[in-house]
Amino acid sequence: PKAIHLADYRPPDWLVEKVDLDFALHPSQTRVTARLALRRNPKGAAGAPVVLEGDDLTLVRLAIDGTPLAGSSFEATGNRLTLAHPPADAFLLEIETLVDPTANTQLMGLYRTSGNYCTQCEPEGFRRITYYPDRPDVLSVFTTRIEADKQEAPILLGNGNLVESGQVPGTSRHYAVWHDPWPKPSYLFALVGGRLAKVADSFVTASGRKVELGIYVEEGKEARAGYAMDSLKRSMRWDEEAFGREYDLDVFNIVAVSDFNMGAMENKGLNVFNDKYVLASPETATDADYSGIEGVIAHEYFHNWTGNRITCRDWFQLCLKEGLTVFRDQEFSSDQRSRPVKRIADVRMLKAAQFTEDAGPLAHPVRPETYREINNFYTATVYEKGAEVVRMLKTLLGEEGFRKGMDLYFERHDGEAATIEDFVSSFADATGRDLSQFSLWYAQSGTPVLNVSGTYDEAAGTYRLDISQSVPPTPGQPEKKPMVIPLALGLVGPDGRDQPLMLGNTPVERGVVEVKEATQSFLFTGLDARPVPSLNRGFSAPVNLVSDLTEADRVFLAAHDADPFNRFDALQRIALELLKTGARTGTLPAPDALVTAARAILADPALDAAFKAQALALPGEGEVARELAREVDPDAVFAARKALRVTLGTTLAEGFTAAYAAGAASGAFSPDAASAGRRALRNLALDYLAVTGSADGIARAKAQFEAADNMTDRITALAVLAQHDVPEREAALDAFYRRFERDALVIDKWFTLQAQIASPTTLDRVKDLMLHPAFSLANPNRVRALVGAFAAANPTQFNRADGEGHAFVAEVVLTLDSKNPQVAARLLASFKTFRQLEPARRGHAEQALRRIAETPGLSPDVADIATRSLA
Ligand code: B3K
Ligand code: ZN
Repeated sequence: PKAIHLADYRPPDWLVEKVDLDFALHPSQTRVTARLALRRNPKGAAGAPVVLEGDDLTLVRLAIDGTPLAGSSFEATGNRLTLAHPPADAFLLEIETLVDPTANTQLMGLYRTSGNYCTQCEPEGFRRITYYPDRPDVLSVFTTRIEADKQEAPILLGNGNLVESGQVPGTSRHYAVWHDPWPKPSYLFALVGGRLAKVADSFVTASGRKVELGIYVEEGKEARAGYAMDSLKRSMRWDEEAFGREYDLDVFNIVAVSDFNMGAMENKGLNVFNDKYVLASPETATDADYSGIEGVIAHEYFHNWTGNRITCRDWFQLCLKEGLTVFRDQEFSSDQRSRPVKRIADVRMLKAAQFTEDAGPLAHPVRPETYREINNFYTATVYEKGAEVVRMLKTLLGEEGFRKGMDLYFERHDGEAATIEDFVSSFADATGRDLSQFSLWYAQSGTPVLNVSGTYDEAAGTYRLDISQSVPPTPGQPEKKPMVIPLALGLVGPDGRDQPLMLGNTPVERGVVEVKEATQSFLFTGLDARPVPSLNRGFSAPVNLVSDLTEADRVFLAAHDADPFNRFDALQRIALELLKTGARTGTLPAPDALVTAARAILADPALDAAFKAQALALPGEGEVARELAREVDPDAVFAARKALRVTLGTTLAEGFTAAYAAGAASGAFSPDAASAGRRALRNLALDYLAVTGSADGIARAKAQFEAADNMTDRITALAVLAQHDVPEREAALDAFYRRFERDALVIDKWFTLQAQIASPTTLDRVKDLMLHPAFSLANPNRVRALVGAFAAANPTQFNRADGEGHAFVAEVVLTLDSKNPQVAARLLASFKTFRQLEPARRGHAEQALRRIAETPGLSPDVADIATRSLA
């Protein structure tokens, strides 16, 4: 496919004033009649033909203003419909197409899942339903009539409000008509038809609108939708309070489906969800599942304003809705749970996924300037770094300035398809700030490196921070300009308290200095003792910080910093330095400082359990590899990390034993953050106490596995057992399978856990599991659970020294590509770190990538990832 460039954007030539859709649902021959009220766009090219996108469509009939069209007056292929000489400046185009939802294995457009009908249209799926100007800047009012066999599909759902329903006389069929008054682009269209159970509730908005809420799930799963419903109601209230945003229809429906390419989709008034982000019960869902449900329900709901009421002009602006909406869901979860712990979890994720992406061949700006396959740009950079950019805006402008800018954005652009420029201008205009340099965050890819060193002048009572910044070269961007970096900081005095933060005679507002130059110094005054600087508090900017802090400084910060994020970070940094040296040299340096700092954190009664669990969990293998940056031997990284875990587990055994005992459940299970935090610390302790594989460690894990009354405790115990080659492992895996074999989402955990075992036998195990009756290449959750986890979360085995791990994943990518290109491409993106590997492994990865790249008939999705990975 050819490259599409942001610079080539042109307004649409034709607009759709309104559209009436009529679906006659049928398993293999669904008839779609679309009536488009087309009108020439005054901003379009004069005299332009009507060109509508299609994808794999069968055209049955075409009419203009009621008159059937002769074959000579149009040109139709599966992928395009052209009317070279449209009749007038406004007319009604009637299009009848046939689509086969059962044959649709790529899960884009109209498809079937567990016998039900559903759709997925973002970004370019609507064109698989009918010919349409399938681009986000064409907004229209949709009315949808859905007709189906009443036995097959008793439930019929569409966007907006239900306006009519009934029986089709003399047939076994019934119908429903849905009208969505809010103009929207085609990617927000959805319909669902099938046999589903409804969980009903309601919500009254701030201004008194009563909204009927429905969550539709597979029959028998109703009891598992309670947490999702509760999360939805909390999200609706929160958006009113935090952003002044109310819901705008009489109904809000969510449908949970088992076959879905991603997490969920924000279709107007009819969200469609991967059931993984809806269904939860204490027996089947972990604490991470509960918080995932809360976050994704909130995310999709928040899209109603950031994405739907204000949508994107084109797909280059994807971060306009995604980065902003991730920021909003992160803020929501922070308010519902512990803000510092949520921040730590988000930054861990950011570093693991986005910093890694930014450091490899798939790096791209938050707002890309070119793409070949837009589906490959739903990335950690667009989502997570996009959210960081919004967070920095808030840090720079302050709470009030940020809210003013958001209000102005909503006021100015409601009902429009907007751009990043529109977004940034709203903040600039609301606050009078010049944000032109800030906009580089959208344009420059790569993670900035911030070098910081400090000098204390005892006589003058000053402390000088010398800062230099640089952004590493990334694909297509060899040279970078300096960015504006909001650096939140504190100067911690010997007593552990923050000293005054003054530049000259002026206090530093909100504790944030703005680094704007390539090199810059800040002279802090009024200091009566040498401070230890606490830099980038709360991870105020997504940068790689390199400082001259000593290990002793870090031990000090881990114990005293007023900023909880930096207490966590100090400990992590000490560990990272040990792990890097350990991986490079094969010998772990003396970990005394880490042990001291970790012991203090573990014993600190003022810290909550969730925080301790985060602080005491060592940086992952991926983070160590990214920090090493080149010549990485994943086995050496694993060995160093294992050695450090053993050291901590043994030296702090007393503390962990106490934490394990103290974390025992009292009373009934609750998914709340405090209870989840207690379980997290207890389970971390379990892991440390079993890390040597000692008999009592294994026995404790086995006992917990058997006695657990919730999935978090059961699966963590099983994960501990799985990491050790002991007879208890296979017995527990079997028992787990038998207990949950009817529950696909739980069996996914069972697949994942086995795919993550760091053992040379794992590849064979994964290959065997692909033949297991519970596995299916047709189901994205299964693929991700088994092969995805192997490729993304088992660095030693995916990167096996003999290249067999790479070859295996490449093989699966090729097999999958003909069925579901999006999932195949996502799996292939696991190779993005291959350049940091040592030469032999790097060579194997490259060979696997080449084999893919040279295969004829690849999907655009896989071809794009393979090409960019090898560039
Ligand atoms: N907007 C959808 C993502 C669609 C992905 C298409 N490949 C979900 C979300 O971000 O809310
Ligand atoms: Zn989103």
